[in-house]
Amino acid sequence: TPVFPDSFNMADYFVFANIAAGRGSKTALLFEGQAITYDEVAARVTQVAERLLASGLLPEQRVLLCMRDCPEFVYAWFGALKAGAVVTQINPMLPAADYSYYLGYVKPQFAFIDETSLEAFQAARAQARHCRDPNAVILVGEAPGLPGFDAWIAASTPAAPPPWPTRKDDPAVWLFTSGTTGQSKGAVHCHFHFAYNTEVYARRFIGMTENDITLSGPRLYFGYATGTNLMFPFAVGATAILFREQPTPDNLFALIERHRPTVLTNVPTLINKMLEAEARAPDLSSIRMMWSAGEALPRELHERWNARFGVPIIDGIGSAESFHIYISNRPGDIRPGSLGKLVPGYAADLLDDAGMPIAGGEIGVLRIRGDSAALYYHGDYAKSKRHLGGGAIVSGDLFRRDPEGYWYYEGRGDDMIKSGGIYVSPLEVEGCLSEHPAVLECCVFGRADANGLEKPVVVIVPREDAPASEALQADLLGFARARLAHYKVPHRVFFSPDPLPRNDRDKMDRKKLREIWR
Ligand code: 3SK
Repeated sequence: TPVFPDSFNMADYFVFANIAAGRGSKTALLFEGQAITYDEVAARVTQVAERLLASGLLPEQRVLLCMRDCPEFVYAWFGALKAGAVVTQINPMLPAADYSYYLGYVKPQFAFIDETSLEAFQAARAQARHCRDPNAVILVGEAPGLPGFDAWIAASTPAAPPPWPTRKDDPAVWLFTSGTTGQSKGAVHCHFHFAYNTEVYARRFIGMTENDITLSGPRLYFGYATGTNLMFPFAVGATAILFREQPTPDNLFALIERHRPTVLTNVPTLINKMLEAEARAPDLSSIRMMWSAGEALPRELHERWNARFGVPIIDGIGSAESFHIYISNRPGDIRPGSLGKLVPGYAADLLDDAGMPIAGGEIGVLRIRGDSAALYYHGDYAKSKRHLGGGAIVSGDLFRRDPEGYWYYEGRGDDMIKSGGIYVSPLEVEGCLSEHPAVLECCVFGRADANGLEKPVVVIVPREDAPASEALQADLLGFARARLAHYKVPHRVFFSPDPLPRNDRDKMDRKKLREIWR
């Protein structure tokens, strides 16, 4: 396993090591027509660190980023780390109430925001105890009363106190959990965690190199993309493409044709949208692999993608707690429907309901161990005790492993349905129904029948050319009966004209769905 020196700062490992390796003039970022070199990134990162320190930042104080994807995100993120701060990033498109929560929870000393989050953030700040001083909020863009990023860093001075000499075990980043089961919590990581996963996963397992050019649909505030479209390319001296807008098939296709990325980061919802964009026959020939993570990738969707575009999909699973992916397919070893194999550098076992290890091909709760496991959730002792500790994570996700060592995701423990006393995995039933040609999207969950007994039911979003009808319902049930054990067949079919609800990381919001179709 990789070992890191006691004196260690993530910004040195991801940014400044490129200068030491002679890659200063190489393009680090491509953004809106600009090619920004590692030398330029390093200079901006240094300026941010100096400016924060000169403004009174102390070691381990928190810095909050609430920005769209742009070079300033990169400068602020690494600049805060270089200065010895703890950095955390959140979605820039949230309502004021959410920013009130984050300001109260994070208690940041400084915040970087942009024009998208400005109004809601300012409303939240007016009620908050932190970041009340206008000089504590740096804006990418322009608005009266707040320092603008460019002018703010231009005032940097090397006479500021020197950066705090961080140790590898010092806290560095909080990654927020998705918040589908309660309020989002910050999983606390130290400086070497990210380097650890980058070494064992991005470099050794996936084989990223300095020749790669990365592009991501998911935005940088989501830890999945912070890894694949910032830390991984920077660790190997590759180039990352950034864009500010929300991802759509059109803007992704245009960026791919313009910049010819080799690695694309994606999520199943967006993969589906790219396939639905019938009018376009984009040239994806530059892409050597496309990541899919964030939620389960149905085998049917994987096969449809293969048939249409043929770009290899690397499906894997990671989390804010594990930063980053720990079970994954890899180039040259892809098994559709499976998450692939355990990444060397991690250990995994499956536990039964009593927390005892199980053997064979049974479904169990995954316990994953590795040197990138979060230390704890900030401010939540009980949750930390349940899920984290001693380099292990027990997330509550259910998995199965086949004799060849391929892993299969079976859903979250609390999503499992007990029908007739037997557990049913919603993902298995969804996987089956997704193969029906009339199904655009579906979600299966447990719902009490007239006798109060839990049974699987399904919400279907039909394709445009297959409107909801009794005949379609009968056809779908017949389709399921022919392919599934009887206790897995949905007892009811609901049709939804609208897309299924998802959270801001494009993960299906099963809790909301259960509430709607109660
Ligand atoms: O899927 C996720 O939630 C995730 C979070 C952080 C890093 C990687 C992944 C896949």
